[in-house]
Amino acid sequence: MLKPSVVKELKNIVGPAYLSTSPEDMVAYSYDATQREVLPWAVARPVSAQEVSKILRLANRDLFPVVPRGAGTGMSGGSVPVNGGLVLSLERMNRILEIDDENLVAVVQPGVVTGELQREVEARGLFYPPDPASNQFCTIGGNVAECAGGLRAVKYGVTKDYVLGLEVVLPTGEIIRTGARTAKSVAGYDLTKLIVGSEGTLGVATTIILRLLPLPECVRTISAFFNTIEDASTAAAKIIASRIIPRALEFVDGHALRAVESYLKEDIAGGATAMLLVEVDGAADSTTRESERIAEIMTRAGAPNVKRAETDAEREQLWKARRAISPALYTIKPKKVNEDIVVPRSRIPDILREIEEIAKRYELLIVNFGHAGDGNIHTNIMIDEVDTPRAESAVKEIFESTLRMGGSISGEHGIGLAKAAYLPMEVGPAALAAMRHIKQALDPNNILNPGKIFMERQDKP
Ligand code: 2HG
Ligand code: ZN
Repeated sequence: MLKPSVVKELKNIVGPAYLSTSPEDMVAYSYDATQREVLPWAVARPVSAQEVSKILRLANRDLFPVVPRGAGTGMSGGSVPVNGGLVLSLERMNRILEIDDENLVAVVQPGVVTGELQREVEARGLFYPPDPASNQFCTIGGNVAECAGGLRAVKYGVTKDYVLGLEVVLPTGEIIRTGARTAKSVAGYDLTKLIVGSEGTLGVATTIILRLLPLPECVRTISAFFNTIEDASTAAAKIIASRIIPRALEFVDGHALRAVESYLKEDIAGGATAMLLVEVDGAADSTTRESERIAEIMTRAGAPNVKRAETDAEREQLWKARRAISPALYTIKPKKVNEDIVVPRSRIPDILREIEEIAKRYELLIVNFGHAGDGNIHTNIMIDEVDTPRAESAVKEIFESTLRMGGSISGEHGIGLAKAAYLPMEVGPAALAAMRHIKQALDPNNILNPGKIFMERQDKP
């Protein structure tokens, strides 16, 4: 618990209205999308880098954990206050500070909802490509912390590819600026890239400078339904091998299709076993050519039903269904263990075969969907209760297969709490030690988001 004198100091920093210890608030800030839940001791909602800095200095003096939080949509437990302490919610720092049309740059605060930024820049003919499925709720600050990917990474990359620079409050309270608002900069170590994806363990981003692109002239969306997973996954691999880079190439298996149909109460797939959802963008003539070629590849790969979305409404309908998969899976079982393995794209058919074999052996229902264009598959093990030993063994085997194929255990959700036990499998002892040294150098008292990424808990303040 926080000492009453510390609570008083925190109230002085953020204002009494923005420091809460009420039981309702402790519940509201206790969890993220993993459904893990640990109550914090207090919640602070600062409004400036200076306030964040003062809070972190206090945390170092009094040695309590500080857990930064965006909108709590994370999928690896990054914002769960696993050791209690103070939740630092960035929700009030939610302003778009600037959209610089001349230099194609936006400057935002961390609490801006990603979908809002997308809409604002699109209204000016500009484009912010990173597009997590939760774009209507998640915030840019959370996206930066986790280096979020999403639906358009196959062509446009992930959050780190758009962050030019940051204002960051370091764990010890110093406010630094990283990067620049120029198209390039190689002045010193790339601290921007170090912070992006550091899961709120190395600093709190309080201002974010983002690169924008011109809004593509034309977008075409194609959906194809398949009778077998094999046909769909082979078609996905063939699209990439055909030298076309669509802006989205999503795979959805039959379980996920049925779940989203019952969640949205719509017939989407007409009983199909798998779906590919593909989108191309660019100049009108090239998108026509590419979408025709993609439709042809999918038909040849065995899709009896390939459809092109003719109107914006049809397009939005398809994306609404895709974005709804994650919550829709709870119509199947009350709990899910959701992983986000990534393999070289040509290995998608192989990994899906191995996952199916693992699911059979452990008698588990495993749902697969996700960003096939990136080789990033969301494997969701559907269970009745958490800590099912069968599910844990299955996860380990799925990770072993993934690594054997040259993949990674997390494409976009991060390590957080959920995968901390498995990180050593991928990076090995020397790289893990290097990561720990970085953490130790920047956060000597281990006050910022302790218990994440690395396994041990004994080093909590
Ligand atoms: C998505 O792509 C999200 O929809 C969520 O990354 C994935 O729930 C999941 O497994
Ligand atoms: Zn995803």
